[in-house]
Amino acid sequence: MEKALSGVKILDMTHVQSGPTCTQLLAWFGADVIKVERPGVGDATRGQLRDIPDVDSLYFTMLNHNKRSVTLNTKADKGKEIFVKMIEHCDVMVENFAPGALDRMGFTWERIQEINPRMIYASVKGFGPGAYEDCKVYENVAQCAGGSASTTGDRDGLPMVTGAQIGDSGTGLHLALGIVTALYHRTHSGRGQKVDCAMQDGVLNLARVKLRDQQRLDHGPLNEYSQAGEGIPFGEATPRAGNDSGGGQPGRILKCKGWETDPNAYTYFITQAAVWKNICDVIGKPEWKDDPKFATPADRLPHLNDVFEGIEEWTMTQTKFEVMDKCNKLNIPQGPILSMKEIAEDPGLRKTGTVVEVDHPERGKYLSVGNPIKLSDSKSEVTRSPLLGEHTDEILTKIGLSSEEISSAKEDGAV
Ligand code: CAO
Repeated sequence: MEKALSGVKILDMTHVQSGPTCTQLLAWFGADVIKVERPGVGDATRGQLRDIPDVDSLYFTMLNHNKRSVTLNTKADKGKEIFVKMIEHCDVMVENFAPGALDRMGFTWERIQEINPRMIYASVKGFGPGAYEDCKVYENVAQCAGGSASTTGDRDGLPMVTGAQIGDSGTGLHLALGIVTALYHRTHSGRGQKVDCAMQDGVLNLARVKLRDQQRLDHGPLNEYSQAGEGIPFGEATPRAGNDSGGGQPGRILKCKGWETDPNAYTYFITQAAVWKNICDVIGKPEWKDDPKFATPADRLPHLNDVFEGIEEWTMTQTKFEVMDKCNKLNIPQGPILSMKEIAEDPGLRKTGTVVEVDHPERGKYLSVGNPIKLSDSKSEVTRSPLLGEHTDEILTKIGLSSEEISSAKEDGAV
């Protein structure tokens, strides 16, 4: 069966994480992704965080599945000539160079449109137009500039970055949506367009509930934040709230059996109002149902520390999976804190293809995260990342170069 994006050709100038995440997704949906890399060097991540000497790192392999690699020096004259042919050949060009890098090579958006008016040109930068548009940006800077770090962590602690790569992979996801939207638009308009996504904007989009809370502060305290129940006044900005739930149903991380030695023996427990009576029963406190301190959500808000201490007395007698089993039967929303080791070994995630084992000619078998987006008529198969320049000859032949021209470009160091 044809994949959803079969026939779409992507000129992938991306490197590091944000751009490669985007083009990997498009490849999983069936696009032909041609990754352009500097001859002899390639994407810097091939050599970063290496666990096996002289073998492409997991950093690289896990972000570049299902792609083909061509080496091309897009600064050399002959390399530029070949690059023009590639722009003519492809539907979408994706890049996340430092600001101005492609312009310096002579490939401005205007020039790209001249070469191929149907080209969709998608770009990740750290910041959008304005004071910081020229800045280079990495993941954690984006988390800080996008409002995530100031609202993450303990109230009295430092601003905190998260392990989830919301700046890089999050922006890659946003960009992929922009690209398929522009592809759809092209079916009516016949023209390509420019798709920009700034990492600061992508992070802020994911942190929008905290901008919601910033405005709620003008009208009173944020009562679901534990500091409200503790009588600690709010300042001018949305504070850090530890593990308090970000939604309207209070939740916390609670200790489970074994927490003294196991750093992940915890559960995230949500006191959803609709199942409060079930919660009172399962924790062995049926008297709370009619206690004026705890009976309604409004009664409980000023006493959340007491509520969660009471629930934790029970969760500490259970493993996190026992809590899960018992609470799920009663419709109580909660979930275990899973370690990466537990996730890697989870048979359910293997079955759905969310965790996959991939074979690589130089490193052997390794685990990766498959496509988290499942299409019923376009199933994703994960194939290994390409070696540097593995597909140079076949791609250059496809865009019309003769074997003599390819050999001469190699001699000149253009490929
Ligand atoms: N042929 C010839 N030159 C090439 C090339 C090729 N195939 N591929 C890249 N280059 C050149 C670029 O043109 C650039 O040259 P100039 O500086 O002379 O213009 C040079 O390689 C380095 O590119 P860069 O500036 O993008 O890379 P960097 O390592 O210095 O910076 C990063 C990396 C990520 C900070 C920067 O690319 C950036 O800010 N990107 C936008 C935001 C982004 O995506 N950040 C997420 C990164 S993942 O955490």
